[in-house]
Amino acid sequence: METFYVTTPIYYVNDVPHIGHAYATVIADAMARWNRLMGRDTMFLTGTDEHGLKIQRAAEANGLTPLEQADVTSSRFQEAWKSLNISEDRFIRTTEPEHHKVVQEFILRMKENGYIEKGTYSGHYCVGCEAYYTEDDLVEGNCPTHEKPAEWLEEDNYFFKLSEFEKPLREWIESGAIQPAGKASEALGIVEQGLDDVSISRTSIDWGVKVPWDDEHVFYVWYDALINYVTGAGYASDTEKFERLWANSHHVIGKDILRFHCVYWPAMLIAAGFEPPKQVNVTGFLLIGGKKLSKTGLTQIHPDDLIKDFGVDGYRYHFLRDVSIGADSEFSYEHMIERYNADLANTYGNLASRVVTLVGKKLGGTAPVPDPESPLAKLATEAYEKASEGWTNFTPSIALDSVWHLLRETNAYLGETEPWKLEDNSDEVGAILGSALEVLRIATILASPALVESSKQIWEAIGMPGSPDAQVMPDAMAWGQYPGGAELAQPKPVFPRLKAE
Ligand code: ME8
Repeated sequence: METFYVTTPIYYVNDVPHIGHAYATVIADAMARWNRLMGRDTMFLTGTDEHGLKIQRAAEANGLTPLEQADVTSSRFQEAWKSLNISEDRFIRTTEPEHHKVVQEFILRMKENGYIEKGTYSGHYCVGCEAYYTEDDLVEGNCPTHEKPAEWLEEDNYFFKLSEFEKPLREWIESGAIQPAGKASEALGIVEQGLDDVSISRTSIDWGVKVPWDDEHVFYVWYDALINYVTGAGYASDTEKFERLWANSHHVIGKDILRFHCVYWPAMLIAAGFEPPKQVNVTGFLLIGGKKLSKTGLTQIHPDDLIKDFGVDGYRYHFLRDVSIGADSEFSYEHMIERYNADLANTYGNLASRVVTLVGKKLGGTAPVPDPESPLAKLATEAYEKASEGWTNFTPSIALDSVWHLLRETNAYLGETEPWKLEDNSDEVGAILGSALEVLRIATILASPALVESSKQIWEAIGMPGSPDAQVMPDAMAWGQYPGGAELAQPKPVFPRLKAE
């Protein structure tokens, strides 16, 4: 069976979850759900990044031990993902003993292959990024991301010989592994500027994974963090499963961590004797007032604050449909309302309730079967093909738009054929409404990676047995499978219209 392995970044536990973190998580979740529908053996990993100076300092500030800090915040991420219907197969925490073991084995393999050596390191360090910067990277002495002064650090380190990987990295990037293309160019630019060896261990802190051959050192948090993707795929517990999943690994990341995922990580994998990731999908930032969400700007909206107004599916749909992956996008509450009303209330919800009402009025409530020759059949096939292409290309907005195109066309088809004017219980009315129900069956399956709950409600409202997310593709897409015969009752509106206040 084909596999699909998808991961989110693992989130630092110094910060509480906000809609910026949820952004990549919802995208990865929808990709996992789509691939499960496609019958692939799918594994979806998310989790929390719990080591490093940033966490140690946050714990100190809160009067907690680092592990207490991690326990509290990690569970907040787990709760947030539950309220967003995130369907991870595993939630990894980098403080797990299994992960420590995998990190040690992984880096030992890099060392045995001759890619780790000892040296001294000094540089400008930003605790916010947990990263060293060169003089040129800094903006008036400040970290370019956090706009705060970087600290001067000097220490004995183990180094990873990244400089030896320019050629394989270039080949990997040129093979199309990074989406979208603009981000691949950015990664290629970094490699072409020339790569220095990088420091991978620290002696100045002890909150981390110990270097197995020298316990004065812990691994620098980023190297331990990246290896979570290997731990999460079952490297330590099930080699055969790990190999199957790793051959089809897909990371979803934000653009700020491109260097780590598109340069350091593939090189580390090659150094340890593994394949680099199959695909890295890079998102832009979600902005408020032109800036990344920030604690100081009071713009760190928690997903629950929006779920209470839009419902979980209104939330998920907006972020999947309105985001152009790779580019930054400005968050707008007003736009979120417009999108909800236009697509969910007025298009999808309206079509479902309109068709069910007409079945009641014109056919005594008994669902008809679709017309094998319906003009909607071709549109449904096209919608499936475009949706499939959209998910494969990591463009959820295109995937969903193709489904909404089908729904809009079906609403228009009802306007043109005017079944309400035709004779009650006639074959003609049956053919039109049966075909509209068949569109609803198909569109509901296609929408289910985004609309987890409401797709089930609409599925039930059109009298379908089982659940849309349990259907098997592509078989479920063949026109004409809506069975008819069910007694349909007018459902409560699934997407009540929202007002702007
Ligand atoms: O970087 N818009 O963790 P993190 C879009 N632990 N994405 C955003 C965002 C926003 N406003 N704010 C945050 C780390 N993110 C590391 C990752 S992976 C092995 C280790 C995204 O909690 C950000 O771009 O600081 C990043 O991809 C992710 O949240 C994690 O951020």
